[in-house]
Amino acid sequence: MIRNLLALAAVAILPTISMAADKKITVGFAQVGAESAWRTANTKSIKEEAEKRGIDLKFSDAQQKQENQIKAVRNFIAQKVDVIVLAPVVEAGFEPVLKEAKRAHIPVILSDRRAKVSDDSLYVTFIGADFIEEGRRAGEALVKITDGKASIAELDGTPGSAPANDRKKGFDEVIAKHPDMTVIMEQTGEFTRAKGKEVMEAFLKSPEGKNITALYAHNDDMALGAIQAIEAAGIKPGVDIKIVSIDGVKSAFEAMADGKTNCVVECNPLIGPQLFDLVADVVAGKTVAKRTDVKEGVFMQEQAKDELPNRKY
Ligand code: GZL
Repeated sequence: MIRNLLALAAVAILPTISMAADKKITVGFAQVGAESAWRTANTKSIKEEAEKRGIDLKFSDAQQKQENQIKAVRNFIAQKVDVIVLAPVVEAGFEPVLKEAKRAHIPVILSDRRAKVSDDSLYVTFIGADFIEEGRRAGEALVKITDGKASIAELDGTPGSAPANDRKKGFDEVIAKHPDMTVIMEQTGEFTRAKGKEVMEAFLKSPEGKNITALYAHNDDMALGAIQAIEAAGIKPGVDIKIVSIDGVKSAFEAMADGKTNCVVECNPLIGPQLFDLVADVVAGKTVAKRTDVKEGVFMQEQAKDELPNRKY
């Protein structure tokens, strides 16, 4: 009798276990937007990896607006996803919605950019680059390219975003050691090519414009827009105005191979595989490191032609 009952119980449980085993992992991904070639490559890497691993990915493009990202996270909570991935467009202002995710027992992974929180338990882990180090690398490259003497125009990323804050911090740390390296004008280009061109046009038209000898752009897209403005003004980018930018997108390597920019600091967007390894560990209840770094290099103009065929984004 007991044997029959046990056999019945086993049959009853099996489908649930096998269903549990087959249940697709659902991930809600609140992406910044589609503002740059870097971002497009980042989204592609994450979507492709989710597809490959049979993850049910719910994707939201916030068009660089924080309120859209907050709405998306609330949506994912309502849908009871297994994990939320958030790339915070700016550092401040996400604490309340992260608390709502915690109350709903949904783990959050911060991807690409950090959020400022008073309580680190509001997110499980952060995967992304060391933007301060990227800024230092850009500063050191520009010192080398200009022999430590430059009047610098700076195109900032999105105000309040971790990459803009930290790339500036790292760059300033390096040029502070070189009295003949000074930033003579600075403005945000919002990480976009169009805005980078528009701001560079205004820089060149300003009274100080004729003194610019170098450009530091927080991403390649703004540098590529600025190159268009520099050429339209009859000035030689990469020659009259030395240029350093960050990301490492293919079109920046093409510009560098054409001698129009002088250094590209890599910021790797292809984090899909690493991200979903973290998702798998989090879902399995494993402890994960609070931070996962991404690997990246620095490329000078003389390396551009050889490196170009290797570029994957
Ligand atoms: C950096 C990323 C930045 C890129 C820009 O990790 O957040 O945002 O540098 C993108 O191209 O817009």
